[in-house]
Amino acid sequence: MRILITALLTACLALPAAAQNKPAVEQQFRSWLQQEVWPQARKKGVKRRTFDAAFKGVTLNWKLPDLVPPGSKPKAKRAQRQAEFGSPSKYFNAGSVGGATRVGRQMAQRHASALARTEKRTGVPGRIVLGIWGRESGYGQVPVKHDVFQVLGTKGFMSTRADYFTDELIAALQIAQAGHAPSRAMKSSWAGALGQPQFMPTSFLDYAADGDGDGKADIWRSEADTIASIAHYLKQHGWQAGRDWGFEVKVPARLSCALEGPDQARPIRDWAAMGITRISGKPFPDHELPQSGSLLMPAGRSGPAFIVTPNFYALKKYNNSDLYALFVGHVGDRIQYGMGDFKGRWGKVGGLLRSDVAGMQRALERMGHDVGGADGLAGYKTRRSIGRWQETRGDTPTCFPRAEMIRQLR
Ligand SMILES: [Ca+2]
Repeated sequence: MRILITALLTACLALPAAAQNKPAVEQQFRSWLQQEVWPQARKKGVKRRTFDAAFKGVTLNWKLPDLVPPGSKPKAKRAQRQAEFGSPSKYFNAGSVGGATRVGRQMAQRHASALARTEKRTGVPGRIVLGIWGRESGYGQVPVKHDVFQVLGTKGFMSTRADYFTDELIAALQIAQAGHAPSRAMKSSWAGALGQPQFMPTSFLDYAADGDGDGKADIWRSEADTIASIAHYLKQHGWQAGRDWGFEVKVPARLSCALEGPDQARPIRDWAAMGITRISGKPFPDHELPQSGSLLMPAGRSGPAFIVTPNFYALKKYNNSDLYALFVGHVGDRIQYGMGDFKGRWGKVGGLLRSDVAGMQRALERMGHDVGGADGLAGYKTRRSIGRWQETRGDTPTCFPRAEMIRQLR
């Protein structure tokens, strides 16, 4: 009997959001907007008319992820632990790369003057802007359809990161107040990222730019403003004019993959002296030789290798993923230079769970390795820690998680 009662209680506590008293929660949401959000917005210069227009007809969106309605507890992040740790090759499937390249070439022609003007102003090449634009919103052709005030209102009111989203909501109101676009045109992703470049509202306030000279940064409806905004963001995050993002290379077997990472950068001429060559057979450009470069092996020895410049790490400021930055740079090269696939082949890696990788990371941490946090992802710190651990075992380093390591690292 006691077991039954416990089970019943547990079932009640775990009521899904759908079973809650939604009208009452909607009412709480309206009060929260007036009592919490409005005073903060007013302090930032938002006028009452703008505020009312932004929330006119806006109700909670109960379908968004990570919601924590009043009186409930955040759900355990089970899905994340059990998420698949896939092969990096999936990121570069022929459909995504081919589509981004094909449409990117059309966009390069259609927006040639805006791209050239922006490159002159910021030093960020058009092909790089195109790579990001394509990845973020399919050059504006993938509909960005959520109402930002509904998304950020809902997540600011009831989500696992309510404070963060409330700050973003205030920033969205500031954007509406400045009149960059009518509030109903301010569409976002389900996570609150705005328009064609997918800027969070606070990033918009810092980096959005006017590309067509009308005094507004309309990243929803203006391609020129989208192009200018992406380039401005990269310039402000350290893009160095005149330098490439990186080069696919061949790494001699005698060099360890554990040499990877921006904190082990050295002049590109030193890498060349160590025997690293461009896979194209061309030499590294003369102006790059004395400048800094670092080794990047996104799948360790089981995939293509690169010497990347600090510009690669400016791309990562847009989205903190090696594969993202590599995709953007690579698609840019294909658009501009008609390059084909990477010459290095992606090996059969992946097929693990993120929880498996996190377990390996914790084991490596116990041995004193810096894996950059046990997050279940294989960033460069994790990859080279695996390589260093393999070296101490007398193995040839491969620098990427594999199933047999789960047992070896236990
Ligand atoms: Ca404009």
